[in-house]
Amino acid sequence: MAVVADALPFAFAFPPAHTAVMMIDMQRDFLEPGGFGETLGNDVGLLRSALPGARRLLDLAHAQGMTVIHTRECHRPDLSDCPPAKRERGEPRLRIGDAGPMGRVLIAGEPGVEIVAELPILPGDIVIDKPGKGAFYATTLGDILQERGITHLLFGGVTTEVCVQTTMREANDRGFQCLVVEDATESYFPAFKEATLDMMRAQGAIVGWTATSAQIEEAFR
Ligand code: TIU
Repeated sequence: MAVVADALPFAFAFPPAHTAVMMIDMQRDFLEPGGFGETLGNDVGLLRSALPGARRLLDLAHAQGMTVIHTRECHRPDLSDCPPAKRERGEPRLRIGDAGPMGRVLIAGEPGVEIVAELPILPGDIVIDKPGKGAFYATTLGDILQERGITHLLFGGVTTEVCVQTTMREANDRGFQCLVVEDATESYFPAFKEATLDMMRAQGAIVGWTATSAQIEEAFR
């Protein structure tokens, strides 16, 4: 049975039993000082405005029994899954794998990779570590979604135009119906967030839909 949310550019119908919430990279490395986001020169405090909406989306998904998937961008300790092109990019203060205040930057198992304490991970939630910006690349995400019969994805997480957008585009090409929850995602560049949401829903939802967490809640009333 599908429920219908008010959304842009038009209503989004989704069957909760076949819908997964994809919470992208809400890890300390991007939201807290001393991690990867800050080493790139960003004001990480900007991302915190997505936390209440992300919490609301997770609470709804847990209450409704929807599949919940958290992703984390990180690499193996030996960096064998980190292309030199990624590690050598730009002039960050710390590179991937360097030791920082939250452990080695963007390395699996280090404190910086933990999901922020404000967001709940419940038993039954799935956590996927991913080496790329997109969550399908070099992970078992596609298999997991297929096994569960998932057809629709609701996205939150950070950052809107990097890992959320990349994953949503990967998902759209794989045939999933995708919606980004506007107040559950944020960028270090507010204009990039707005542009990303605009470009996704333009041309008749060319890549997907957007809605607020309140609109998704309302679909169940
Ligand atoms: N730098 C930036 O905006 N994002 C990333 O590097 N990764 C994610 O978006 N998760």
